[in-house]
Amino acid sequence: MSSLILSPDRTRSHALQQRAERFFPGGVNSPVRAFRAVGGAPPFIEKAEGAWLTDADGNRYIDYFGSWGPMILGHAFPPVVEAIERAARNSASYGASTATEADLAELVTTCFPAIEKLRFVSSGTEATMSAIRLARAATGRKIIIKFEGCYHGHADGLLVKAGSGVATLGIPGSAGVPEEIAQLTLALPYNDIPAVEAAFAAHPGAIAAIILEPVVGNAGCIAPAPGYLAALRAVTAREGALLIADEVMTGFRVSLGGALQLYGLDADLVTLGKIVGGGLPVGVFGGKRAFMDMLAPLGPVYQAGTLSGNPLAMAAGIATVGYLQAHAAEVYPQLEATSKAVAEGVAAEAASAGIPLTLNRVGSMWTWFFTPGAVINYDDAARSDTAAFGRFHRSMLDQGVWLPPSQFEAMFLGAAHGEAEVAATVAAAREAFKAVLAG
Ligand code: HOZ
Repeated sequence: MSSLILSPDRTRSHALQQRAERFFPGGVNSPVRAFRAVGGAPPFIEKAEGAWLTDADGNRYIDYFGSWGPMILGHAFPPVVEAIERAARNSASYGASTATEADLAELVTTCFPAIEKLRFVSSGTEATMSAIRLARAATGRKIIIKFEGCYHGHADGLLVKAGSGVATLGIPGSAGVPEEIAQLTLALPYNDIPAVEAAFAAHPGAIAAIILEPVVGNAGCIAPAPGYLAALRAVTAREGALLIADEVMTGFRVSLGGALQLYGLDADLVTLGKIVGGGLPVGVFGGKRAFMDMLAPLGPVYQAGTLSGNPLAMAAGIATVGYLQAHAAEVYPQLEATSKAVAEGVAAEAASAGIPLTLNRVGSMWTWFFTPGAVINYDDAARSDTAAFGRFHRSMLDQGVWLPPSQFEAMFLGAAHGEAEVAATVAAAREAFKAVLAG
């Protein structure tokens, strides 16, 4: 392992950013990459291996965002690289069915018993958008409940009080979403069952579904309170609404069977993304057979995609999920131990420095909130000192530790992270907290 960098030269990254700004709004193809909330310009990445990223100037960083979740086995994991190479030799796309789609589907349904049938799509956004359409068709109702700070991709109806980049940029939703569509989304506080009961009472027979991140990742990491998920399941079942578990972040992450397995939850529909594609663009929506069979060509709900079930993406997904399934007994305990060591190690450094910090962690996803109080919903998260987080982030980056560039995102760690990375990260945090205090 190379030593951590200090005062890195980022000349080439700066030049690449200027060039990118000629072509892309903000110089990026997704807003969260722009580092607007933490200041400074984002380094351009040239390659990555295991737990380490290398930028265009040759600086190396320990990676704590893992492509926003997918890289649970580390970057350029040899079985995944080989699977993609093998598939590519047979062509990148056919737009027709292949055996690999059912191979990956079999792995997915084994890990997620709630998914009896599924469709592959190319992103989490497509997965949640399609699940909502299906829920509306299945119930004949229009209103959707989501939770403040949860992010379910950028479909019109799901941007209301969304997390991730929407929270990072401090905007309430998105321009361009017709009010008539936004009004069909009720955004409620997370971890608050009375608010859900009140919404059903106010809209009898009109709510099609509740969609939620069973562990929130997009307001920073927030765990469900004990009994919260079971109560949501009971309310939706009683009211004839569907429960949609958006496990794009948590699927194969908080356990092999995601949050559903971790918390013993059943859902009508489930969405997956990120890890299920092993780093290639894959999303999944699936669930109870009776609902899924409403999709065309069997039923009246239309949904389609040229690149859905793409053979390269299926190959990467099979290699990743297959490895996780075969090695779950070693991988998940190791992820838990490493994550605990680094998350708590950094929190202890904050305590020594006298900096109020709240650590929320579920397995290998966590957030250090720069606030003293418990964080159980978006309003709590929003009380964080984002300027202090920005100073922390910049110092960590300059020392070679790449954190997600927002207080309202979760850290992700992979199986390639080990003791050396943990020790280097905790040491960097000790210095970074000095920068936080210096103001
Ligand atoms: N869910 C990811 C971040 N919270 C999305 C990444 C992106 O928006 O680029």
